[in-house]
Amino acid sequence: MNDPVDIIQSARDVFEETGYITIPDALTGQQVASLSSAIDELTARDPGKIHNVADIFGKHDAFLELLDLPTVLPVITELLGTNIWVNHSHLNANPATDSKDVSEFDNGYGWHRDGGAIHKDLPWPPPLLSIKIGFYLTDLMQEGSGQTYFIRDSHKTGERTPSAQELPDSAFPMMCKAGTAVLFDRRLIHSIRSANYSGSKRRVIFVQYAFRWMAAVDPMKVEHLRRKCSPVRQQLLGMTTRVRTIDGAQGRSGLYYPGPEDVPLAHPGNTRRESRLRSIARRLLQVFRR
Ligand SMILES: O=C(O)CCC(=O)C(=O)O
Repeated sequence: MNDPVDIIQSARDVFEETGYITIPDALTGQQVASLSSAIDELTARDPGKIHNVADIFGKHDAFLELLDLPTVLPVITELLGTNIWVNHSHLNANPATDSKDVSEFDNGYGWHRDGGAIHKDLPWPPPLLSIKIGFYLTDLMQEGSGQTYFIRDSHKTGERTPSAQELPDSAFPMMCKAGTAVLFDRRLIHSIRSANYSGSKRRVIFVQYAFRWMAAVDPMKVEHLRRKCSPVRQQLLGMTTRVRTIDGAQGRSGLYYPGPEDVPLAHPGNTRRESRLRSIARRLLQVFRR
């Protein structure tokens, strides 16, 4: 299975089957260090508190490189295509405490599927629509390090979310090393927190890719970044949308009718499909061989 097309197909199969793909070493040690110190800067006022801060890109330039990370973005475009943007982001800092379970938190694990009203508005099964990436900046190989828990197969079963303090047998913690990216299906039930009694603060950044016609989850205060960003980054921050005339019909949004200026990510010059496929395939092959 060394043909890139086969490897990518099997990554797709893994994603569809399990609801997630892990990419170890998606970030270098240097990137982990600079992203961790950006989180520390932004949470310096109250370092002992749990932080879950949305809309990160306008808050620190260090985060910008996550938008089009070569180890991750090609996998996203293979799964969602190129008419996408980042409609949500947040950083989470979870200091260690002595508590061995989540009873200290009112809403416990905070089990949920991403997407809020999508799950009320659409019948089950709703389509995938968006993928979230967790960029884990702390080693989470020891139990009780504040891992994200997932409910196995829940992206397919449509089962109810467990109650706040419940830890069902089908729940498992995402054990991973610092630098790992985990791409997960929006419909997979996951925790908002778990107990961290590791002695070390857990730091994670979450970035959500969605179709461009889906609204922002957070305010996306990013206009001031325009001059710092490449066309692809501008697309991913929602800055490239034009109003177009389609077959003589005026005033149609490029969110629904994307032209080449709306989606630089789709330009052949940016994608070079064959070499892109090979580079994704190389990365995925490393993942499968672990
Ligand atoms: O912090 C975590 O482990 C998960 C947070 C998350 O994905 C969410 O809040 O949707």
